[in-house]
Formats: sequence, C-alpha cells, structure tokens
Amino acid sequence: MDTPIARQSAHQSNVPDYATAYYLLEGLNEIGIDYLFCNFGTDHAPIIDEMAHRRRRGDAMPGVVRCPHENTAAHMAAGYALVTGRGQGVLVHVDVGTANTANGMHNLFRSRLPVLLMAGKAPYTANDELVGSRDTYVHFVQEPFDQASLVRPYLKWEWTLPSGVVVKEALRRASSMMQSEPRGPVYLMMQRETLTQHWKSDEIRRYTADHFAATSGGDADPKLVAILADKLLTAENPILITGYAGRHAHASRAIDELSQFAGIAVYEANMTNNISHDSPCFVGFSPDKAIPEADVGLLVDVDVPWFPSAVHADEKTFWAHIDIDILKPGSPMWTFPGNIRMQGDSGHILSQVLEVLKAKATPQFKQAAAARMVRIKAARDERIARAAKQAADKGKPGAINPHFLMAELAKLLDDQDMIFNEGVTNAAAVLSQIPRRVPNTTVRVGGGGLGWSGGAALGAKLAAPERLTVQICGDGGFYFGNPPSIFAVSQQYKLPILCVVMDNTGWNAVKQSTLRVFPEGEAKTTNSFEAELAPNVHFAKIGEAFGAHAEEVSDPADVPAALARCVKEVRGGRAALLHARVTKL
Ligand SMILES: Cc1ncc(C[n+]2csc(CCOP(=O)(O)OP(=O)(O)O)c2C)c(N)n1
Ligand SMILES: [Mg+2]
Repeated sequence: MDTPIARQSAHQSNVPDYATAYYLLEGLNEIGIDYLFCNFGTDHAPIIDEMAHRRRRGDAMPGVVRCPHENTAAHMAAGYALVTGRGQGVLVHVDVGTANTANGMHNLFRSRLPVLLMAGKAPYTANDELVGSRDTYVHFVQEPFDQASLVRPYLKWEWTLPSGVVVKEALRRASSMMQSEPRGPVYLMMQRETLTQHWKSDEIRRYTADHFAATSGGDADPKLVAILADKLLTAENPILITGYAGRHAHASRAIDELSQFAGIAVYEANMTNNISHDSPCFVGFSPDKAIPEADVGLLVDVDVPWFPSAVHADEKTFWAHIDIDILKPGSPMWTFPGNIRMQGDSGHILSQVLEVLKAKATPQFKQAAAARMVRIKAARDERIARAAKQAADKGKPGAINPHFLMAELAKLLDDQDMIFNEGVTNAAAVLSQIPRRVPNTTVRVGGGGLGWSGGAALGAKLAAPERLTVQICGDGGFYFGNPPSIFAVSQQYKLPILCVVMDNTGWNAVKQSTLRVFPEGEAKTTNSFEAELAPNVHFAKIGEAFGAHAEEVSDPADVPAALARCVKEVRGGRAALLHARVTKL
C-alpha cells in the first residue's frame, strides 16, 4: 500500500487515508465493472493519477480502453453488455463529452442495456481554495445549469456525487439501478474537488452485491396464466412476436417449447434473434400478413411488433402482452393492444403457461396443434425458398445484390459468431440470408441512433475474444460510427472486427421515407431526394490507415474470394474492412 498522505485533522490516526478517486476505482471493482471506456479531459486528473497509483501497486482496477470518440465508448459498453448482460463504465469529459454520448445513451436505453456513464463537472472553486480548483479556460465555460439534461431522457438514474464519503454507496445504487430489469443507463457526475477529497478507509462503507441486489422479473399471476392457457387451447391461428426474449437462454427455450407444443408461429421483431431459425415454428421477421388472421397473439418482450399504419389488427384478436418493460414508461405513447398484460420474466411466464397448457391439453387440441405445424412448415418453406431466390441474383458490377453478398458471408460464419446488423434498408438482407441457430447472435439496436455497430462489435469482441464479431452497415451508418475511432481502438487494443460496408451511395432510408409520404411528389418527379453522398470515396483507405486488411469490391464475381480473405484475416487477428458497392439507391 502507498504511504498515506497525512491529513491535518482532529481525526488523525494510523488508518490509511486516500482521495475519493481511490475509493471510486475500488468501488467500480466492487460493483463488477470490468472495463472503463474512456475519453478523458481535465476533469479526470484525480482519476488518472489514482489509476497510475493502482497500476504501480498492482491493485485491481477495471481495464481502461481509451476511445478517440465517445460514440465508440458508449457503443463498446453496449456490445459488452449484449454479450455479458453486465453494464460497464463509460467515462467522458464534462458536458461536452456527455453530449457526444447522447446518441449512444438513446440506443442503450431503447435497447434495454445497462451502462454506468460518468463525467466530471467543472470545478466549482476558482481561487485554489481546494485541490482541483479551476486552472484553465474551459473550467469557466464547461458548467451548464443542467448537465444531466443532455442525456436525461435516456436515464434510469442520475446524481452528482456530493462527497467522497458516499462514493461507494452511490456506485452500488447506480449498479442496482442499471442492472435491474428493464436495464438501462445511469449517470454519475463528479467534481474535481470531490474526487481529490481525502477520507480515511474506515470512513468509507462497503456495499456488497449480496446485500444490495438488483431486481429481476418474476412469475405472472396464475389467474392470468390460466386465461392465456385457455385461449391457446381453443386458438386456431396463434402467433407470437418477440424482440428481446432471445437474450435469455431460458426464455428462448420456453418460446421454442411452447410454440412447438401449441403450434404457434413465431416472428422476430427487431432487437435480436430469439430462437433457432431452424426451429419448426420460426417463420421470419414480418408478421404483417399473419396479424389480421391471428385469433390469439402473444407479444413477448417487444417494443414495436408491427406498424399499425400498414397492418390492421382484428379487434377480435386476443392479445397477451408479456414483457419485463410492460408499461414502456420511457415512451409518451405506446399503441399496441394487450387484453391481458403480464409483467415479469417472459421465460418464467411462458413456462408457467406451458405447464398449465400441458395439464389441460385435450386430444383435439393436440390434433389441431399438429395440423398447425404443417401449415407453419409451409410458411417456413416458402420463406426459405424466397430468400434463396433473392440470393441467386448476384447483381451487376458496381451494383452487387446485398442478398447475394450476405448469403456468401453466411457461408463463412460459425454459429457463435456475432453480427451487428446496422444495414438500414439492407437490414432485411442480413436477416434473411444469414440464418442463425444460436439466439442473440444477430443483433440490431432498439434505438434509432445510427453509428452504433462498430463500437458494439468491438465491445462484443472484448467480451468474447473467441468469437468473430461482424459489423454490417450502410455507407451512411459507416460515417455516423466515426470509423477512424473504431479502427484506432481495434488496433490499439487488438480487437479485430470484420466491418462490411454496403455502400449504396447514400441514405436510401431518407429517399424511401420521402416516397412513402409522397409517392407521386415533387421529389420523385424531379428525382431529388437529398439522399446522395459523395460518390467517389474509398472507405478501404480508412481501414488501411489503421493497419486493417481492407478491400473494395464492386464485381459480384469477386465477392466470395474477397469475403474469404477478410474473414481469414480477422480470424488470424487482424481487423478487416470490406467496402462493397451494392445496388444503388
Ligand atoms: C444519428 C442519426 N442521424 C440521422 C438518422 C436518420 N437516418 C435514418 S436512416 C438514414 C440513412 C442511413 O444511410 P445508410 O446507413 O447508408 O443506409 P441506407 O438507408 O442507405 O440503407 C438516416 C440519415 C439516424 N437514424 N440517426
Ligand atoms: Mg446507404
């Protein structure tokens, strides 16, 4: 241990005494933070100095990953949490660094992912009254009235640390909040004067995980379970739509078992893959046609099961909404029906339903369920045939068909490899051409902030070095993700990811949205959609600047070999970037 710095006070004793930053780092260890994704500034001087102390002494400390841009830091925490379920620390610079994480906090909040965002606040003393007092220009301009307001819509909790004496209590509360379901971001702000305050070690209480647990979802009211089981007993066209359940192995199993027992068609909605795509009940990603015909529908851990403007649900359909985030308190409006709503752990609740259903199952029910399985198989076969047909068209030189590109990539991936699908208008090609067997291996984002997939792939790689992690994005998403920051972290921390850019020369989503609202509008007539981006760019050069293997491919005939080279490089430990020129917008 270091020699304690003597403190002139009435409490002088032999008990060691350290700065608050010391207890902060110790406390981060105690709440299970493995990594701090950092973008430092003047506010962090006390923390940086303590980090150096801890390193010299060999004391445990979260790993530090320096990220040139905060967007990388926030989304690395997202990727890490997607793999481990555990929130990490993101340490950024006062109000400006916080502002740069807002897109990330939006994405983490909407994706139900935990993260502990931390930022300094400008020092409050200006005349050297305390250690850490203002000593440079920015300290006078970096204190807005309400720093947390920059990210508050996306937070479950926020606080400014008032004194080092409660730093560990604050960290434990932050941890309990972010890890409790539905998980999400929390935000702790700290001034330099607070971080440099000294406290004796016997003045700082410990808050252990076993004494201060996070909450998780429980079972459902048996009366509601019985109602749903009865509905399923007589259902003719039951469907299930889920977005998040595949994050938990037991929920994935429960969906698979219940759907096979009761003949329920299972659709995925956005966030992750939930059951094996080989499951006899998995029918795809668009329930639009099935919704008007469904008589019983299960909405399971899902945020947007369909778009009501495009699909009219029958008012007679009985909907059971089962969700850990049942009220969607983060959204002013949530329009989807629920004749019964059961808040809790969807895996537990669906197991309860299955148990009751098994007890009540009649021979007629079993017969009807078996007949439905035949119909579901036909729908499955049709979808698979459609996907194969789409992939068979390779496209043309300069306009590779994204379906073909993704089908070729699928041939090179293992079941455990992870895909971060930011394909936007080409996201469907990723989903339909890369069937997954292991749940939670093709991930999208619950939010709408572009620029997440590179950071997420890096964070996942850090959490699971044995897996290949693949960022798939459009050219627009590539820019949003700040690729130099991504490839810098990849190089510095030896986190090889594969990045595939599907370049359609701009923002197709923007064009399509204009066409949806104004199908015969002026923008269409004059072909001016404000969607094209610089046409003559060579993204591969960005990868090369950071030592990645990088290629540009525009002829479909070159796709298989280019992909194979890239995957080989990444599996061998070097990042790779494939800039693919796909069908133009
Ligand atoms: C941070 C952020 N800014 C703007 C948008 C609006 N937006 C949604 S999709 C899109 C275009 C994305 O382009 P690209 O990634 O190339 O995909 P494409 O639409 O071409 O398939 C934009 C600008 C957004 N979602 N997030
Ligand atoms: Mg594009």
